Amino acid sequence: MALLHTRRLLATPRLAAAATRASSWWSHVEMGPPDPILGVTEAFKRDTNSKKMNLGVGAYRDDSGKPYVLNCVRKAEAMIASKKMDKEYLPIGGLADFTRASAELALGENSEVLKSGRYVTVQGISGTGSLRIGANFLQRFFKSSRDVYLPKPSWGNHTPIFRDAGLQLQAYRYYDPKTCSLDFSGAMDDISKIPEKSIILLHACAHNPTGVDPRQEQWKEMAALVKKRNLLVYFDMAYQGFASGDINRDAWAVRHFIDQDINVLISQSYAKNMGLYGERAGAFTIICSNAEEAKRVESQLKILIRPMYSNPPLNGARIASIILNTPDIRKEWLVEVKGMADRIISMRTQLVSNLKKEGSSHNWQHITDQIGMFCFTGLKPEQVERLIKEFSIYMTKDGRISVAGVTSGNVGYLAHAIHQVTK
Ligand code: CBA
Repeated sequence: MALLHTRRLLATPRLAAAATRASSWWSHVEMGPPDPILGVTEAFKRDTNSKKMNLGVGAYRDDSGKPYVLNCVRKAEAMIASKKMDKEYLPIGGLADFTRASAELALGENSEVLKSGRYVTVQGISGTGSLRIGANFLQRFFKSSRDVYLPKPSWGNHTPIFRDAGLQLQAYRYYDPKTCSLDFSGAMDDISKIPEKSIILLHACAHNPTGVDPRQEQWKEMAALVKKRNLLVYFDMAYQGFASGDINRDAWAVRHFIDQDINVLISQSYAKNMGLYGERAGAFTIICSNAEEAKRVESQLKILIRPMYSNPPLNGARIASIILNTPDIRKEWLVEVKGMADRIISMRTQLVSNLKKEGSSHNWQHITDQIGMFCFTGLKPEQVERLIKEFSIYMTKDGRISVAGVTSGNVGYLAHAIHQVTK
């Protein structure tokens, strides 16, 4: 009977084809691990506990835990809709009003670089895509070294971005787990030993994952050392405005390096500071020695981009461009960025005071000392495991929490859970 049934099934053409299929092209492809950051969201979504918290990915939530679309973004969208704008391809390098305004946002409106035109900015696919354009450009044109020095630790995706572009990863000390703060002397010591004309990556502000940034005097010393070692500096600026709430303050390090005559590379993202996560709006800039060099560099960036994705997406760049270039909407944006940064700062304070209320005797000062979207709690992997299993509080294995996912409604539960696993 069973045989008869199988025969009948095989009689249908699709199943018969499957049964006779000789071999697969992809039998050697192994199952890969989930992404260390975005995989956390997948696990969170599967959890049915009503108290569950997703502190994995860095995505801002309002105080009721909901994704937040900025008012200035809604206004820009309404303008786009009312003008019934077309959907034509953008140029390879992106929307000109957007790239110019992005350069100005990073460099400051009175920047000598902007005036002299010795820079090129192209639109990128948010921060990640912009970093990748830079990585590919370095692979093709930076002849003196293949080595990119990352802070230890760094954002997990930096390694594959540069490695997949054909570069080699090295590290310099950055964070001291004993003090939960910057290992400045370790960093300076390691940087002083980096071979000349190598590439060094710096987080412009709100270092991910540690939330630890150098102070301005420390940045000054670092800039002097980097210049002495003749290193090529690549700034990842994914959080401008998100650290302090002030876009100019958060760009201080980038501008200081440029003032010291260091011709840096910069990648920017509007995912966080405009909440344009899924719109994928970002920019990549190279500061050059003069305007003529910038033109040559621009021509090669276009040659690099064209076979990758031809030209960048339109909508997010339009939204960001309207916000940056319309004075009253820009003003509203600056208030909203500060609002987001301030809410995160207040959650840090509330978390520490709730931990005290729970009776925790640990020193949690680093939670309020650190800055930006993330807090590097110092929780051990087994404590993280317990938070996930026993409390449905999701975070990356390294103990990083996205403070942007904490609200006045769940901060008490979080503090209680952390106390339970650390007491
Ligand atoms: N650089 C750094 C330092 C980042 O933290 C992130 C985002 C990006 C890229 C670049 P995007 O491509 O979306 O503009 O951001 N990092 C995360 O917030 C998350 O978005 C994070 O949780 O670490 C990610 O993609 O991992």
